[in-house]
Amino acid sequence: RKTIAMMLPLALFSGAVFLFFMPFNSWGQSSGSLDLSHRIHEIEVVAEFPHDPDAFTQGLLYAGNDTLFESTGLYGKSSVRKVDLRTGKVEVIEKMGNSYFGEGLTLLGERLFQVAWLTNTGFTYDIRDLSKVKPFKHHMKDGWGLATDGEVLFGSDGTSTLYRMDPRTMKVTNKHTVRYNGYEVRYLNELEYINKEVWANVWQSDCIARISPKDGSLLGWILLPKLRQGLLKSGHGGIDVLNGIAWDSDKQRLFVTGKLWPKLYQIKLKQAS
Ligand code: DDQ
Ligand code: CA
Repeated sequence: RKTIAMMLPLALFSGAVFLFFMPFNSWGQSSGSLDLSHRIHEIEVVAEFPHDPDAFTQGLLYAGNDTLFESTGLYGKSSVRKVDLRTGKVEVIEKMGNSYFGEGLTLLGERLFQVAWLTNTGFTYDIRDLSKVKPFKHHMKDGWGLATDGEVLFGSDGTSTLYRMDPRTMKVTNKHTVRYNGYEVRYLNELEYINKEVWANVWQSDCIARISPKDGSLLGWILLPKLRQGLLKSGHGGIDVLNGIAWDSDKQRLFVTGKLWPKLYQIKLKQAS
């Protein structure tokens, strides 16, 4: 009797989880080599690369030629860096002042745009040598994530709002509240623009949300708990959360990493089992 009493909540919970995910199995449409035909994805690791375990990753992007650009946080350790994908080696680094905590990063033309935590100040950098070009002010509640479609900037501030901004003036030209089944999806963090969607790491979760920049609607979820758990199991106890999505649109390669993770992963999506 005791066992049944103990198993009942588990059975109810599993049932609820099953019902929650079930309706999404056959929705959506596919796109390119990235199979987006399912609303809930798990992932498979295609390749692993070294990643600076001292990098508190806050922004990540792929710029061609096996080159990544990364923004890192923590006071006194914040930076923008150019990183070799294959070796993880930091090729160029520009440190931020000790009073700044690096956050989202995106590349528009020759300029990197970076925002900082707990301030409305951001910085632009020259892509060639990472020299600072100029600071700017933005109008989000805070600076968390940045991405671009090549024309406008998308931003997140840790709330459920996805912002669209004019990169010349940093004025907010549009914003949407991201909801899933009616609930606001808060803590939107690092962003990436992929196949006309904005993907967002949800802070403190092992999940990435696929968001429509048109209306903020939730297009799907990517579940990645195995990456962080795998690192913890292999003895990397000091790591923080999953954070950092980069997309190589030419070769359709998807990269993710996390704060203080010793590895960066190339992953592909698969249907949740
Ligand atoms: N954010 O990246 C989610 C926006 C902020 C993460 C802050 C993590 C706290 C680290 C310790 C702060 C020391 C002042
Ligand atoms: Ca990114």
